Amino acid sequence: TEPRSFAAVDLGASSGRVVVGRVGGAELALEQAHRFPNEPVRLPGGLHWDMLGLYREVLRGLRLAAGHRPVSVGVDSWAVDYGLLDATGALLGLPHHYRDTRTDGVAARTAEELGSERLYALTGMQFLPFTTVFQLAAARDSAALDAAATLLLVPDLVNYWLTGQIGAEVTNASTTGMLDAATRAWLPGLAEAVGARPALLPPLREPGTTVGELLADPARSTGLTGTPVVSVASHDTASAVIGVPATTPEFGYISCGTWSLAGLELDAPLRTEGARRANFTNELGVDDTTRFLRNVMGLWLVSESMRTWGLDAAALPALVDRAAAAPAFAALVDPDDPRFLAPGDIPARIDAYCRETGQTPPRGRAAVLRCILESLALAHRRTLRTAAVLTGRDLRVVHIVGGGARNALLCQLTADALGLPVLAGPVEATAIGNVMVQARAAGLVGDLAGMRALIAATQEVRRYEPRGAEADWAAAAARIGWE
Ligand code: ADP
Ligand code: LRH
Repeated sequence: TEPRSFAAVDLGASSGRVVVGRVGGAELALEQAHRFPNEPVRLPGGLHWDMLGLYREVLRGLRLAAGHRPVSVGVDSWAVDYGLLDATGALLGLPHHYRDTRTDGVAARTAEELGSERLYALTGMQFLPFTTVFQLAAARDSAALDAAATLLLVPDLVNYWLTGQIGAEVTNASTTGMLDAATRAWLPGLAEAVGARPALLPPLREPGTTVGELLADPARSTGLTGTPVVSVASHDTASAVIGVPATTPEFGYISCGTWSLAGLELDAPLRTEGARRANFTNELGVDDTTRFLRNVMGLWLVSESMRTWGLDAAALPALVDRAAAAPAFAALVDPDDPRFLAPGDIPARIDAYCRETGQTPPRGRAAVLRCILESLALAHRRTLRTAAVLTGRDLRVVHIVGGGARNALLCQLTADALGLPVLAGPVEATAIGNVMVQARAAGLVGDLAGMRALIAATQEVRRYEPRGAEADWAAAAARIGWE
């Protein structure tokens, strides 16, 4: 088949990009049309996303992609955050950032009121304080929520601005805490339970369906008149999991960017008491798959430390090299400690954590980075080993996709900690997953296994063999009380 192009808009928590994917026959080639930073803005009312700035960059990226004459456009982004529209379709205020403190205390209280066990039985969601349903609880009785007619998650909001069509894509909807993991349908009673009108939740759509055509204005300004927008797996992590170049069913994955989303792909949700206690989520994937995973704090710890140090992202590779030469297992933290969630001075919080736990705090940037990366590797080990036990699966290989695949030290430490080979890449797995679902809607690729075989055959993947002693990692895990 003659290769054709597709435009993927992928908004990550740290940067956004518009990527053009050429797909056809044995070919899958990616080209970045545009990349832009995603910098939140603090207002008196809290921490917000610069939604209009992001949309402007999306349009700029689509204009840059237009020369490739894409067959369609697809949009994915980070999960849980939303904009509210009034009955005329006007946006009611800027979307809050999930790291805003407005859910502090509210989330735990709401989960307790609704019953954690009951919630898990219904939604299969891990407890995260910023899950949409808890954000709604925090916004209860606000003017915006009172005036709102529709709630749109970020990719659905971008799709609405592009096409005028309203809907909720199901993989991302599964992160709201208001979706039934088994039936893939809304649980309207949960919106109601936190004081939000169930009518706020738009009709659901599955990946692969058409959202609509570009409205006159975005069509003119981008040069994409007549191009349809296709519903992709709009949760970035769902697209990233499609983009895992697995060639065996016995794989674990880590979608490693701002967060490390570590887990397995299942045929159906697993909502056992053990899964709930270990705080595993059952987010939805394409083709009726379940993403059984857990959020690990991820490279946020690195990027926020870099920000604290006043270092540019370009300084990271050299710092990683220095961290690789720093002493091993000098200091360890639980990356998921809630103190690390909000923006701020992460190195100072690591210092405090180490003092509280009787460890000598790391001194110097390379030592801090070593501490973060070893702690993340340890969290990857704990999460994937727990997932294997909970599901009765055997893991033979772990895929790392996303920006973290560029961090050779983290990939090696993760292989060492798990005692399994790590296959790193593609870095742009999310954009690839986005492109794949569009290509399938155009009839160019087959099922999930076929997509992954194409990715494995065409994209660069680096292999890391496990090294070192299991006993060292077991001792490290014991030191932070994990084994
Ligand atoms: P998100 O989609 O959440 O915005 P990405 O998948 O783009 O995140 O990953 C961004 C992260 O990737 C950065 O915070 C950084 O830690 C890591 N990264 C990117 N490039 C490199 C590099 N050259 N060396 C090491 N790490 C890198
Ligand atoms: C990763 C991600 C993750 C969510 C978080 C809010 O970008 O979508 O899957 O838990 O952002």
